[in-house]
Amino acid sequence: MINLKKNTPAVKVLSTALCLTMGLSLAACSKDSKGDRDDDEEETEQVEETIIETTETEMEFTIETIVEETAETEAPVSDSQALYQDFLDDFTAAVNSNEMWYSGPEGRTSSLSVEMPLDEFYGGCSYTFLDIDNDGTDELFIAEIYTNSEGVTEYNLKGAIDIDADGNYVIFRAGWSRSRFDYLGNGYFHTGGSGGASLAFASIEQYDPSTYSLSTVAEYVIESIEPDPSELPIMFYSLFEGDAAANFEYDGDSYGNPNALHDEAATERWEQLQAEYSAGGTGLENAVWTEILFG
Ligand SMILES: [Ca+2]
Repeated sequence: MINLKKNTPAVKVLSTALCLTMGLSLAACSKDSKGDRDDDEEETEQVEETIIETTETEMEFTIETIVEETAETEAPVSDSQALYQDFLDDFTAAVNSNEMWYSGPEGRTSSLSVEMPLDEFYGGCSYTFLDIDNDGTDELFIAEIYTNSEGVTEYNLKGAIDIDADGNYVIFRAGWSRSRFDYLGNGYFHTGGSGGASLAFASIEQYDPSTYSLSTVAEYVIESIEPDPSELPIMFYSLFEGDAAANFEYDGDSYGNPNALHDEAATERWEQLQAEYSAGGTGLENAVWTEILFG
């Protein structure tokens, strides 16, 4: 649908150019058939040749210009747009239909796709395309964009979507109110969420395009107890990396786990890792964002 729309102006211009050419050719023919200028045949031929040559040159020039302009201005965007258009259309329709959860368009969604909660989209959201794993195919990001109290633009990711070899969509991660989801750059994500009143998790994850999933690089756990309600709770910090992070499952006592860093060492390392993984920039600021307009 989009492709057709985008091609329409080019086709129209081309048609006009062809009509113009035909018009000029007819003019040349009619001048010849009238035969009013019979005083010098050679001169007439020259005039004819000049007209035809000029017409051909203009026509070639016009076509080349159209082809070049179309390729330069539209091809990079329309590839990804065309790839994800079905998803975007179906997603927009699902929000408009007040559906609560969304995993992708029927018949075109991978079984690996996770569900996105849709009840948080009514404030509006935007989308962009980024090739986060550098395989030449863009992934789709859907985000809520706003300026925070410090004047910094925030990209609160609501969904990250890839497309598999069969052309099926995979929502590989969804963000929601209790689990903030941010892009760090270079295929790395930051996820932060609450596991309850006395428990909070945050992690750095890397996108693995071979499984359409995220693997945990670092897991930061904050456990707390409140022995005296009149005082601040006591916090316990733990940080898991490597295999301990990749295989992390909360067992109720991260602070007692010997495979994790704790307290100040955990917090310092966590801050260092966040800085390291986001050092290359996210690319979100320079991306072209399109607002999704809900009916
Ligand atoms: Ca990609």
